[in-house]
Amino acid sequence: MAIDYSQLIPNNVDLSSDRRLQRALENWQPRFLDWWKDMGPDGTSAFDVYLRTAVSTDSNGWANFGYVKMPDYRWGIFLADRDPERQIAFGDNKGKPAWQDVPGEMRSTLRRLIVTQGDTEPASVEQQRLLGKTAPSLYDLRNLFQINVEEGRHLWAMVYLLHAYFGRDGREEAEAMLERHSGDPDKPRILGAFNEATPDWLSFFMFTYFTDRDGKYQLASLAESGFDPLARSCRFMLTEEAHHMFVGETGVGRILQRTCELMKEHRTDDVRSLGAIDLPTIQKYLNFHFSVSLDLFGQEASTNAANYYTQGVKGRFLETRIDDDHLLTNASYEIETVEDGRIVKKAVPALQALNERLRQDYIDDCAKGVLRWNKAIERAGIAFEMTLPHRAFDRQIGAFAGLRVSPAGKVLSEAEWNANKDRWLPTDEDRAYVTSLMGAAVTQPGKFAHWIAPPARGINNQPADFEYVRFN
Ligand code: BYC
Repeated sequence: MAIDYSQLIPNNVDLSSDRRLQRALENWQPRFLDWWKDMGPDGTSAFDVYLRTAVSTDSNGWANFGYVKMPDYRWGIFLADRDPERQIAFGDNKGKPAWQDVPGEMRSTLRRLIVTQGDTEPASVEQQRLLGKTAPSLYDLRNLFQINVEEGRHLWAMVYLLHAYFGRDGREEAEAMLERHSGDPDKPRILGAFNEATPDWLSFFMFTYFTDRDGKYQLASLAESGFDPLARSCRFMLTEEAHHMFVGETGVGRILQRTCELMKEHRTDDVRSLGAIDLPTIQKYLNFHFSVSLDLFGQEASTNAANYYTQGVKGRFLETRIDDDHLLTNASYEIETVEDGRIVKKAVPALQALNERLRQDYIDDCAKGVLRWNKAIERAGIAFEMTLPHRAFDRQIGAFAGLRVSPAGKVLSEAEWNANKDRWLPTDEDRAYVTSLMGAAVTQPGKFAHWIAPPARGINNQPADFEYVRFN
C-alpha cells in the first residue's frame, strides 16, 4: 500500500479516518521533534543527508534515495500489508484468526513488550548522539544518520500501537519513551545494553553488528504475534534492520582489513604505532558487545517467555517454518545453566526455554559474520582468528550472572578472573587508545580515516567520492 506523504504524519494506516487518534499523535509529534533536537545527532539540523525513505511498504517502495535535512525526515507509521486470512500460528489460540484488537487478558503483557521494544529505539539514537563528530568518512556519517532516522521511525511504530490500542495508558507510555534516557541514573532505559555508552566507531560497528541483531531476532519473534498490528509493524521494521547489521558487519570488516594491510606491509603486530586498531583490541570489543547483547534475551528458563508463547503474543524465530506442534506442551529443550558453581546441560520444558532457543538462533547467526571476518583475515595472510566468547562469559542477566567464566567457557575463581580480565575485555587504556584515533570527522568526499578501509561499494551504487552529506 502506498504511503500518504501529504499528511502531517505520513502513514499507511488511514490515520485521517480516526480524528482522535490523529490528534493524539499530532500532539506527540512536536515532543518527538524536541527530543530529536535535544537528544538526537548533535548539531546536524542544517545538513543535507543522502537518505533512504520508504514511499511504500512493498519490495520496490521502501528504498527511495535523496537529500533530506534530518529534522525534515518524514517519520511515519508504516505497517506491512494485512493478510485477511492470517491465523495465530502457536500457543493456546493456535488456528484462531489473528487479533485485530488487543484481547483484554493480554493487555498488560502486550503493552509491556511494546514498551520494551519501543524503548530501545530512541535509546540507541541517544547512545550514538555524538558519533557524527568523529565520523571516519562521509559514507560512514551517512550510514550513521540513516540508522538514526530509522530508529526514530521504529519508535514511531511502537508509539502508534500504544496510542491506537492502549488508550490513556498507552499515551502515558508514549510520553515516558521520551523521558527515560540512555545512561540516566534516575530514569535509565529499560534494558542493560541500552544504557552503555557508544563513544567510538569501533563500539558503534560492534553495536550495530551484535545489538541490532538482537533487534532482528526480537522483532522476528514479535512479527509472529497473534496481535496482528504488532506483527505487521515488526515485519516492516525488519526490512530496515538489515541495513543496520550490514553497517556493523562491513564496518568491523573494514577495520580488520586496514589492520591486516598494515600488519602485512610493515611486518608487525604492533599496529598501534601505525595508528590502527590491533586485532586483540578488536577481539576485546567483540567480547564485550556480544555478551552485553546476549543479556538482552533474558533468563535461560523464563516463565514470562512461556506465557508470551502460550498466550500467542510472542513466537519463535520463523515460527511458521518450524515443523512441530507449535504448542510445545510436551516438548523439552536442553539449556546450559549453573549448578553448584558449575556449567551443566539440563533438559527443561521447551516452553520455559524460549529465550534460550532464540539466543541460540542469534548466536548461530552471529557466528556467520565472524566466519566471514576470519576468511578475510586469512586471505590477508595473517594468522589470527576472531572468536565468539562462550555464552556464559561476562553475563549480567540470567543463570550465569555473577559467575566468573573465561571466553573459552571455563569457570574461574575471582583471582583467576582478576588476573586475566584485561586480556578479555577492553581496559581503560584500550578505550582511551581507540578514542584517541577518533579525530575530527573526515568530510572530504572519498577520503577515509587512517584506521579503516574504504567500503567495497557505495550506497545505492554511488561512486567512491560521492558527497553523501552536505554541511551547508
Ligand atoms: N536488562 O523472564 P525474563 C532492538 C528483566 S533490540 C535489564 O527473562 P523476559 C534494537 C526482564 O524485563 C530488541 N532487565 O524476562 C537494537 C524481567 O523483568 P521483571 C528489543 C532485563 O520478559 C539496536 C526480568 O529481567 N526488543 O530492537 O522473558 C538498536 C526477568 O527476565 C534484561 C525486545 O527486547 C536486560 N538485558 O525477557 C535499536 C523485545 N533481560 O518482569 C533497537 C521485547 C531481562 O522481573 N522484550 N530483564 O521486572 C522481551 O521480549 C522481553 O522483555 C525480554 C526479557 C526478552 C527483553
